[in-house]
Amino acid sequence: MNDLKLRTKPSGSDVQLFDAVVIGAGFAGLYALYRLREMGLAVRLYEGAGGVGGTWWWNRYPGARVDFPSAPYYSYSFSEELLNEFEWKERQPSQAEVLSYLDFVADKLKLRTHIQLETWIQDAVFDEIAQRWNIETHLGEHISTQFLISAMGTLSEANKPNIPGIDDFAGEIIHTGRWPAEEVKFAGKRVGVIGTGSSGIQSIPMIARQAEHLTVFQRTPQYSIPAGNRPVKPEEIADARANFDKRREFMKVSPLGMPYPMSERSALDDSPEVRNALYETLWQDGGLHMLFNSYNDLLTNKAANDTLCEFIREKIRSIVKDPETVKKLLPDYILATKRQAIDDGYFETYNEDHVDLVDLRDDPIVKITADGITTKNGEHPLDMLVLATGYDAITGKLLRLNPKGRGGLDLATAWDKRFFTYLGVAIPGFPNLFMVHGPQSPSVLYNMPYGGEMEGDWIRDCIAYLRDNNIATIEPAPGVDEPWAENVEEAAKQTLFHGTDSWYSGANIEGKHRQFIVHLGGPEYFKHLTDVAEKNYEGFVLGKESATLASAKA
Ligand code: N01
Repeated sequence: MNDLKLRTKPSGSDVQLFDAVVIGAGFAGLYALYRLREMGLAVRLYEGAGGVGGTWWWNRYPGARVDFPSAPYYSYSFSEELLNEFEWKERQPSQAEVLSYLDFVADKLKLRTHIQLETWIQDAVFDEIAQRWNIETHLGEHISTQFLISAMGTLSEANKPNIPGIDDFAGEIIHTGRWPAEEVKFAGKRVGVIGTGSSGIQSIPMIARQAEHLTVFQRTPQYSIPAGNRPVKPEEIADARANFDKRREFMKVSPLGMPYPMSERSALDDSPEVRNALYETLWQDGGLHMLFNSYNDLLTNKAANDTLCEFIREKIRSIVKDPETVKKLLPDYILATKRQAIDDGYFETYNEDHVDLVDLRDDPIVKITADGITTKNGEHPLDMLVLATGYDAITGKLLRLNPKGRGGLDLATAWDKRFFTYLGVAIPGFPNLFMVHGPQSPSVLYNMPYGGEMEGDWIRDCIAYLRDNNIATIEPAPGVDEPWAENVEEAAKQTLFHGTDSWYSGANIEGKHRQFIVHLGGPEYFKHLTDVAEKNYEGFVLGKESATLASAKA
């Protein structure tokens, strides 16, 4: 134990003391910072990027935008002032617009004095004697904090594919999730894109507009839906502002935390003619409404799901002219069990003469060389390579930090066999560590800004309870993770998600546990969080001795 204290220099004049440290300046981290500061804690937020924004800071790739018809709803819901003062421009705001919103929020809520940018937390060790986290930044700073809040993002640990020779490529390689702030020029270049998930599908049409030649390397064809983006109408904003409270009430009971009514009909209740007419209307309107405003059983009934799969396959056949390319583009998995993509002219791009599609299922990559990509059937000379290859989702970033909890046990060892948490917010053996959008919480299958607010509120209330009751530590009781994992698995089994290899279940990362780690309960999940709090944090062990709060000392 003393070793642990020595390793992170827990005492001495150069140690900065906080009540709470938040890691990550995305939607969730900024909100947690705001709430904890409001309750009077000494709190600091650390962020590795050069600005606030989280995923919206890093994902500057061409075409990046919110994939829900969301303005003004992809935003904080708690403040009428924020809603009234920010003017959203597009129905599906671009990366730049969301980033400018988060900059506006950071200024408006006066958060910046509590944020340290360009600082990576590289070590976090729980000191069992002091009952505090000892943290070290990459700059060699030492911090001691009672509470550590991870808001590091669910899609933030970029997946660099393990392709032979990838480091030999002589041209520029860019991952979509680590896109440079300065303009990337494609003109006159032969560009290759590996990956056709949401990021690939959004960026491919934009890259094709500039590049001399574009080769897309596709492993799994996707069902993409037109985005249908357009300027947001003044009456839509006026309506959102006039119905601020009503909207929050609606979101609270909505399965996905969205302010939209969901369909209550089965896809099998309608005749093919009626069903296809509805799909056509929603296709023309664009966006993910197609999934939620059409029928209620697309994710639970394979026969229902098949109807939309076939509708979209028929669209692909009608848009793409070359029959060989059509064959490569026709998806065959269960729709929406991989994250549903939306696009702006994606399938049309394959009608361009300077765009080629390589189907890696028939023609796999053998290696990357200095000059391009070698597949089984040929050479693809390239000047630039875009990796749209996704993320070690949900657990990747926290595992990279690899915090050490009780007895010096590190997280990678604790999660060696499977991921386990309690409520998706805490991990047995890691006292006073809270996660926002952690594994086994609704995270990516829920309205993330809104879910982050509710989890942030829960963490704030929990810390207030501990303070009021002179309690130093909180951590899950032994064994509570088992029923929680069963609860998460059980919810997933009621759906079609189990039928597909996806990043929701770790299938995209070699060696990662194959475990579905998203809680699909929506409002039930948040009710459960509230119930636990109301029962004085049932399922948690509360440590009796109080650590001195930095704010109380100051
Ligand atoms: O990543 P992905 P993404 N060789 O994992 C392929 C959110 N998001 O960055 O499907 C060849 O979905 C991989 O193939 P396969 C959204 O939640 C939101 O696109 O595994 N190919 C797949 O095609 C999204 O789901 C927005 O067979 C390889 C692609 O790379 C999440 O972020 C926009 C490969 C990865 O797709 C991640 O999306 C963008 C290899 N070795 C993203 N490894 C919004 O609009 C991987 N692939 C809000």
